[in-house]
Amino acid sequence: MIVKNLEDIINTDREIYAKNKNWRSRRYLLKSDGMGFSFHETTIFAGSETLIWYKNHLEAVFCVGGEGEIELTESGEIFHIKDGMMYALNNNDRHLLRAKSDMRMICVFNPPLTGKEDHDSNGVYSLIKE
Ligand code: 9YT
Repeated sequence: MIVKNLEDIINTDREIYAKNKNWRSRRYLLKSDGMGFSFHETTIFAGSETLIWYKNHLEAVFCVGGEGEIELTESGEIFHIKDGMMYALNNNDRHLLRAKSDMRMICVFNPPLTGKEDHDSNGVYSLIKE
């Protein structure tokens, strides 16, 4: 069995900050853990707007705190994010994430992230924080 605590993640290479500081992600499970998916706790910081496009991964996200919204850039549809809301990007949907307050998100990726992805080549692009 794999057991991890927060102190096993913070200040290691499993704790990643976006270059523009829009988010922080703590990767509890990566490909090397052999589960077939990766499992992250990501905080999207208040006031940020981030354009994300995971072209090569399917991702499900469950909000456990904070508030904001997700906009699907193709259709313009906007969905409110709050504690208990889940979205699954089953079509590799390109999207904008806007955080009204710090949003705590539990994220699962299939295929699993290795932890070495370059966010740009992996389809994550950030907008300038206002
Ligand atoms: C909410 C969200 O899309 N999180 C993605 C995880 C994070 N960007 C990471 O671990 O790379």
